[in-house]
Amino acid sequence: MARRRLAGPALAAALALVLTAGQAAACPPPQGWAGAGSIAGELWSAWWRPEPAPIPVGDHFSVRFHLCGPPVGRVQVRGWMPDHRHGMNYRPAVTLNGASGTAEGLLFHMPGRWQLILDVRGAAGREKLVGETVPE
Ligand SMILES: [Cu+2]
Repeated sequence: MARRRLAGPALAAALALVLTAGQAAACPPPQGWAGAGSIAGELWSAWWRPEPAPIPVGDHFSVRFHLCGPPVGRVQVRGWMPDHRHGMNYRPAVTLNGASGTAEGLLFHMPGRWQLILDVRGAAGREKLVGETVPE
């Protein structure tokens, strides 16, 4: 990848971008969500927590999430096993209520490292928020 020197106005613009991203990441967790997972994106940031916790292997679970950022239009949730390059065999149903939602019907059918992916769409754009987890 090409490297460029940033100086003067370009550097200021880059810093402003970084600061903007930092602000999006500053997303207070909902009350009682201590220990929840957090994902910082460029447009949105998310808090998420599984029910039950920890996530069981081979059994259904749901995920509650809360997003900070611009208005949310639609969220899709999926699981992905990066080491094996496969997803889940189930497509969870997402109920959205403003910036919060619940995804039901997830199932991690193998032990190991999984990613929980929130695919967020709104008038501001689209972003994939990726959280890491290991079911027990
Ligand atoms: Cu696998």
